[in-house]
Amino acid sequence: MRFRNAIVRTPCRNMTYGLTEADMGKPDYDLALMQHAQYIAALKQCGLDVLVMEADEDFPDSTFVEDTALLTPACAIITRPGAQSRRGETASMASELKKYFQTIEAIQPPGTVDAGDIMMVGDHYYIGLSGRTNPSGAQQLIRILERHHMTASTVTVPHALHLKAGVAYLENNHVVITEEFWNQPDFSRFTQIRVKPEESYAANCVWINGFALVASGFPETLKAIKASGYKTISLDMSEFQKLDGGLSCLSLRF
Ligand code: CIR
Repeated sequence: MRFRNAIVRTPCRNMTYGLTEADMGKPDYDLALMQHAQYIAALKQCGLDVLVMEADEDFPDSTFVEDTALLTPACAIITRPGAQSRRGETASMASELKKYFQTIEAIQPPGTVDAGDIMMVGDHYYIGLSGRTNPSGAQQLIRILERHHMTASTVTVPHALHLKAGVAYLENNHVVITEEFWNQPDFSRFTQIRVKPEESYAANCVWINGFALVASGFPETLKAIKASGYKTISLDMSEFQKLDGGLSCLSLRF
C-alpha cells in the first residue's frame, strides 16, 4: 500500500489547556511548533503531500487530527470524539475532506469514536473499545465499513487512552505492541515487536511508504524496529507526549 497525502493542523496556543492525564507539565508552545514542523518534514520525506490546516484556538486538542476521521480507500468517516471538548473539531475537518473524498459518512449519537482507536490492517479495521470509543460508535463504524466491502472487529482497550497508544501496524505482518496487548488473541497472528513497559510511549509509531516514524528517546524500541528491517525516522515528541498525544495522532494519512 502507498500513502500519498496527509492532513495536519498547526498546534494552537491554547494547547496548554489540552486534555491530559500524563502529569508531565504544560507543553512549551514554541517547542511544540518546532516539533510539529519537523513532523511535517518527515511526512514529506516519506513522499506525502501535506495539507496544513490553520491552528484553531477554540479547540485545545485540535492538533491531534487523527481522532476526527477514519480515511479509507472507499470513503471518509467523520467521527464523533469521545471527549465533549473535542466534538467541534470535526466540522472543519469534514470541509477539508470534501476536497479529497466523494463519499463522506459520519458517526451519529449516541455513538462516540476517536480514530486513534482504529488500526488499519489491509482492508480490516481493529476498533478499540476505550474510554473514548463506545459500543454504539464501534457498531456504526462496522456497518459503514461493511457497506463499503471492508471488515472490522472490536478489541477491548483496558488501560491505554486509545488502541493505537498500545499497538501500531507496520505492514509486513509486524506490530509494535505494549505489554497490555501482548497476549490479546487478536494480535497473536502478527510478528510482535514487544515494547518494554518503560518505553511504552514509543509503541505509537507510524508506517508510511516503507519508513517507520518513531518517537526519539526510546532506544530499545528503535533498535528492535531497525532490527526488523525498517528504515526509521526519529522525532522528538516531548511536547505532545505531555498531552497524551503520539506520532499517529498528529496526522491523517491516505
Ligand atoms: C486527548 O486526550 O484527546 C488529547 N490530549 C490526545 C489525543 C491523542 N490522540 C490519539 O492518540 N490519537
